[in-house]
Amino acid sequence: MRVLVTGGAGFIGSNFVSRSISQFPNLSIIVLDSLTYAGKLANLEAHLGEIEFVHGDIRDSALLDQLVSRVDLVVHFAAESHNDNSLNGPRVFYETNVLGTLNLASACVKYGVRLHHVSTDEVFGDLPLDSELEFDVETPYNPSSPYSASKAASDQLVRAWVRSFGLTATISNCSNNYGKHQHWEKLIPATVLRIYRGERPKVYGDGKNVRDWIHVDDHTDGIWAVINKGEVGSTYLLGARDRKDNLSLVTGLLAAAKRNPSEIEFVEDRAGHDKKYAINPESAWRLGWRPNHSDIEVQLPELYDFYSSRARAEFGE
Ligand code: NAD
Ligand code: TDX
Repeated sequence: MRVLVTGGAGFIGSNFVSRSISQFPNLSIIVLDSLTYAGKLANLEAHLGEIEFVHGDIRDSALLDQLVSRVDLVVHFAAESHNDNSLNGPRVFYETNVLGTLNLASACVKYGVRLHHVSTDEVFGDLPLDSELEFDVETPYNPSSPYSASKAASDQLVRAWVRSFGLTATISNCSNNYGKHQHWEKLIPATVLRIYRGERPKVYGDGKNVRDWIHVDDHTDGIWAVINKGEVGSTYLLGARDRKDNLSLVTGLLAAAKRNPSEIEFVEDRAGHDKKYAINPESAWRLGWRPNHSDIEVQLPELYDFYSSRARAEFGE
């Protein structure tokens, strides 16, 4: 099978490529990535001999036309992905996340190619901290940030292309991922980098906001379950029911560094900061998928070691 992976030099895309190569040696993979500040060819270093890497942009419809015509499947990760950036400069989030998805969906229709669209639980907005509710496939969209609104728009666009133009597509909405190769801007790498530099880790607001964590390899397995067994036109929610508040997570990383929670600096809250995410993953369970990891707490020492080593390699002692 020939697969086009957009955004394959980013965090989740590069982990998806590595795991897919190890599990399905007969895949022929083209990675399309514009290498924004978030994309790094080094994330794919081990696989550059096994894949075709195309340095290009999903906003370039002529390029997409050419690439999509050569594959059987597109797995679409490329996006502007950071909420804080979307508050400071939202326009590019709509150019890439919405118009880029439009280009891709249209090329897939033209060539009859299957699209899997990778999305986020943030499209549902947030849940109250004191509730036991979960997001499920029936939950209405209610995005809070310019980033999550752009992802919500891209999901709805894919659905409209399925209905109006016969696009063969599936969508997965996943919770917060952890693992290797995440950009320094995100909570876990940012915290380790601050610890490494002898700075105080920053927690937004009171740190009680809850995120539902999933290992990036479980996300890859979930995506393949949806591609192989999901119903065209349907959406599946991927999560590991591993919910932690930010304060506990940062405290756990400090503990891995043998440092004290009193080092945390509470800083101004993120505007519109979502309180809590919680995924009901049963739609994906019905496809036979189950996450292999469900306790980020036990992974924190390994994550701390990985990002400290990367900080040493990138920024020196
Ligand atoms: P990331 O920012 O690490 O990677 C995004 C990649 O897309 C980068 O390599 C970047 O260079 C590339 N890219 C950006 N704009 C592009 C463009 N116009 N053309 C081509 N390439 C472009 O993001 P990530 O965390 O790996 O997220 C990947 C996808 O998964 C996104 O669609 C995101 O919404 C979704 N998602 C992320 C999470 C999470 O926890 N990180 C959770 C659920 C869903
Ligand atoms: O230094 C920090 N301190 C802090 O308290 C940073 C960087 C973040 N935070 C908080 C904000 C969030 O409540 O930690 C939580 C996680 O923040 P991010 O790592 O920025 O992730 P989040 O905003 O939850 O979004 C992530 O998960 C869903 C990804 O960035 C999205 O792309 C994905 O869709």
